Amino acid sequence: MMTTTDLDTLSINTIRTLSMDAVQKANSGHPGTPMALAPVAYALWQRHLRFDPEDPIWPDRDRFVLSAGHASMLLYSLLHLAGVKAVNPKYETLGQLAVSLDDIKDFRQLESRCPGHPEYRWTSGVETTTGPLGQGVATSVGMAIASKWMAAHFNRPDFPMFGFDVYALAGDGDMMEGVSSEAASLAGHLKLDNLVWIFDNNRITIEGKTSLAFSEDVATRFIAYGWNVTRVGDANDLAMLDRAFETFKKTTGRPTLIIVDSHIGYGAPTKQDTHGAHGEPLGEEEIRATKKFYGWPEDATFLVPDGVREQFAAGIGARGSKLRKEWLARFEAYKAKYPAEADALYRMQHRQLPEGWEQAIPSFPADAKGLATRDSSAKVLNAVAQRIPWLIGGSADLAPSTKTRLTFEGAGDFQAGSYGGRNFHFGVREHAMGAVLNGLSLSKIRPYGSGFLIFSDYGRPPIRLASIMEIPVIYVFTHDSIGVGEDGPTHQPVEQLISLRATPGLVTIRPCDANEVAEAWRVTLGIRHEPVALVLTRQALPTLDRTKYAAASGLAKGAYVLADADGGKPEVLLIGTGSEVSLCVAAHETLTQEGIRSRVVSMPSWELFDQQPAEYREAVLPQSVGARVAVEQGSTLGWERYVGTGGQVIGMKTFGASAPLKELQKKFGFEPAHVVAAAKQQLKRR
Ligand SMILES: Cc1ncc(C[n+]2csc(CCOP(=O)(O)OP(=O)(O)O)c2C)c(N)n1
Ligand SMILES: [Mg+2]
Repeated sequence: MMTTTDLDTLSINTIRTLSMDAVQKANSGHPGTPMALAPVAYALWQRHLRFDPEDPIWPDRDRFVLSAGHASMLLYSLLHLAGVKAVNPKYETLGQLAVSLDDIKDFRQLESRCPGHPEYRWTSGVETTTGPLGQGVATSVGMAIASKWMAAHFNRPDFPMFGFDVYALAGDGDMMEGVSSEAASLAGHLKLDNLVWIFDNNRITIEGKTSLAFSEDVATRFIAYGWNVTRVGDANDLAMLDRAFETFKKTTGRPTLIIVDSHIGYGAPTKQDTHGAHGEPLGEEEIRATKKFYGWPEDATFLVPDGVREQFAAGIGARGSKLRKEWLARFEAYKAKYPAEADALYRMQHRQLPEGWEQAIPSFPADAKGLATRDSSAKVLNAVAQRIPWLIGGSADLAPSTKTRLTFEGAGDFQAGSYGGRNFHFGVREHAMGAVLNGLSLSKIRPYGSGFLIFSDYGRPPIRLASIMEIPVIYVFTHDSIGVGEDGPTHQPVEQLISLRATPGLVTIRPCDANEVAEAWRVTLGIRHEPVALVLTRQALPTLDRTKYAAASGLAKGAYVLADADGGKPEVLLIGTGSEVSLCVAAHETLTQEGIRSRVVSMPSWELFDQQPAEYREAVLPQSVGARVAVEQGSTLGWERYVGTGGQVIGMKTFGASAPLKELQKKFGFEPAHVVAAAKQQLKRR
């Protein structure tokens, strides 16, 4: 058993005092938990984590997730002291530190690598953005799944290319949030024995003692989920912590929960064990007294004593370097023996796709009856997935409806015992699904998850995080409007589309027919740094005759002229998305017969259109044409930006109703005659 040396204690107290000093200088932040958990994080990083500070994106490294994101100074101190190197957007390490001492001194200031909460992509070594409680632990389940899947997919006899472990540090808040329950239930079901959550059982949250609101037996709960549960009675006991980590590594067939009893604000004479240590600076006087308790020079700030950096270099540094070099040597041999697999591994790690994957994208013949966009999506997804082995995903129990199942030979199901399967069953757990997708994407798998558009609300927090992190998660949201009919207002999305569009960085695409669906998948898979929401119908839509109307490839520009007045020069613009585009086309045909010059603009994606140069946008929606009608079976909010304040929006101003689709279309005005009337009214106004 390892013992505690003076250098161990010195290193731990360095983490503590850096955290206290940074929060004090910033005059905001959370000192108490870094102070309490410094020994836990130190024991893990220094003695167990398979992580090389020289290359924080080495593919088979163990992952450390700080789910208690408010305790960010704990992570920044570790990154600094371990000497973790910065990685640039081209996945290169250039030698400078991910977190400098100056960054720590600038904690929470603009441009510092130490923002209030850990941010993936901004600070190298941060494995995922955390802060919204519960997200980190739930995301860690996705990472553990990724490790299992990549092991099943890439490992060969004598070539263990993957098998990393995932450690997540969680607080009371993480345990209270519903998403951690969903995720823990799934992790237990999947028997993810490469996953460990370390629960900081300090019994304190913001309002005070957890007894105000939280009295369940967490250990029993996790045992019921099928986890192995172990305890460390004192967060300062490195030997007990070692034993717990060893127990985790020896445990097979189930994830591990380590419950650690700790004292928030450890060592602070008046604030230890109080919520006063949670989220505000300790104050100069309290800091001096605490430093005295640690045997630290009371006046020194941001002190890193001699020997501390060397201590980390000799521990995590030396171990990580050796492990990574062994892995790299193994990869070279793997490349020689399994060139195709090695090529796939490399591409995947760089968010590239296999050569020629687009050739698999089908096209669809014109068909008045057509098919639902969920069905055309199923065809496209199944075609391209055969070319992209790491395109994997599933549904929150709705695959028979969302049609996202991979049905080709060998696709298989991801379950304990078949970790190479490509079809995931997230269960009825949209929130955990979203977080797991983030964990998969952070591990460089290309994941998709599906459900009804209405239930995107149940998974919004991880969608938002995917957007902040700029990771290419794909959401397939079907049953996208009142078009769902009889299920009624609870199942009919109204405000979901506009709320997805309001999320910065998220690309939302609502294709109008099978060929736009094909183009939507082409665009989506080509995007490397943004999440995409594909919004699809339950009901059949005509497949437009593309010899008569413009090519569906216009989708890539977000909006395009689908049908135009003879010789261009329209008097009125009809703008539609998804199922409403064919409605606009029908209105256009009527208007044309009546001698009114109209243009139909198919506008599957606001975000893609807004990225186009001004000339293109002007060519599609000319300023000179003020008469405009937008048609979409969603909230009318926001359409003014494309139709102007004088334009008309045919959309939803109320919730829907339970009735057959035809009756709903009539009640809410989604009929050609209504669009024609709106167009005429627009022309009269001018
Ligand atoms: C989803 C979510 N809700 C609320 C908050 C605000 N918040 C930040 S920390 C915290 C209390 C956390 O308590 P605990 O997890 O026990 O952390 P400790 O204070 O013990 O470090 C809360 C409510 C948050 N970050 N995320
Ligand atoms: Mg707590």
